[in-house]
Amino acid sequence: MKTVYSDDHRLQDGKAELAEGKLVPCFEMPMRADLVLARVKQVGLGEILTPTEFGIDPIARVHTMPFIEFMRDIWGEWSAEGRDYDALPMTWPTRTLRNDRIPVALDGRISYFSFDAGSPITSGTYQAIRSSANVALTGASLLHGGDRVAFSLCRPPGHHAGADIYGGYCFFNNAAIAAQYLRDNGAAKVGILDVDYHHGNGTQSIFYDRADVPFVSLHGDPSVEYPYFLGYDDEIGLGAGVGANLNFPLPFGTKWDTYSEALRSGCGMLRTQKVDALIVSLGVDTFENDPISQFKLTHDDYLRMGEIIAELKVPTLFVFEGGYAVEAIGVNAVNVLTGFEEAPA
Ligand code: Q9C
Ligand code: ZN
Repeated sequence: MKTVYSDDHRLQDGKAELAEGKLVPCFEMPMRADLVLARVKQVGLGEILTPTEFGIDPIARVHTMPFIEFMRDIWGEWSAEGRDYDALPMTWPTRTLRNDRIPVALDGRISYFSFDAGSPITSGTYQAIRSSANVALTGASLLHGGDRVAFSLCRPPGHHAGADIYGGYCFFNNAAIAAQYLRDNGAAKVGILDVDYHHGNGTQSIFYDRADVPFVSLHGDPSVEYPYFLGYDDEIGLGAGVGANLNFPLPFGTKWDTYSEALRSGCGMLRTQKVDALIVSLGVDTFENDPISQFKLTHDDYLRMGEIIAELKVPTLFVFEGGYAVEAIGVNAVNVLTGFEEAPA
């Protein structure tokens, strides 16, 4: 299978995120994508392509223009204030406060458009997220051109980002942008399967009232895990989207037996929905040694994961998301891809 990759991801290189009351070095670092690329080359997965520039239009099919313009302009405004540290928000429009006014001031606007303090914006963020979206779109265009599978090695990740909100190391929602692109280019129904350890709150929120992009997510139970405020099993979709959203919140310590049962059942929903194409939000932070996560999947489990996904027998785009055990990130991510490729066609 082809991999789409750009060195531009390195332009996102935050100094620190707020965690446990401290500013700590970012878990979401450039080395992550570099190591996945190295593994792709090592196993000879296939050709490595540079992304095409798709412009703003396919991004604006998912994100609002005020949000896109905010992402474009924020670093310039932040640095014009003489601030030379990463941009982080800290005052959110939550209960008892209004959320119908977009503040003028920089610190007000950065909070309006975000939901956590773990996602630093830097001088290179906008170029990196534009490139990451192009990596996803180029992968989607490979599917549109007839490839049965492709790997978009996106970084920064995307699944926590909503139409007008960023967080969880995510700014533009690469998987959602790819899914919408396939919808706009002839696919009637595009499924999204999110296997990142964290709930894909952004993706869910974007497609929640739609029947044409069914969403399935397996993740750490949000009552005890980030992002805490979405990802419960009673979130079944809204309006036309009722029945097209399915969450599997799973307990800390989840191993392959429990995980694979949920995965098969999630794939069952996508099969029932008769999706024409599939986007997999591929996070490997479900790994047993991930530094910020609590599942217990092993290297080999990722091969099985790829095989199970292949059983859906629909054109599939893997979009890279999380995974923070850098020493294992290449093996785990590429195991899913080789498991998929080596499954009976
Ligand atoms: N000390 C993705 O995997 N912070 N995002 C958790 C860390 C947020 C993860 C606390 C985790 C976001 C794409
Ligand atoms: Zn994650």
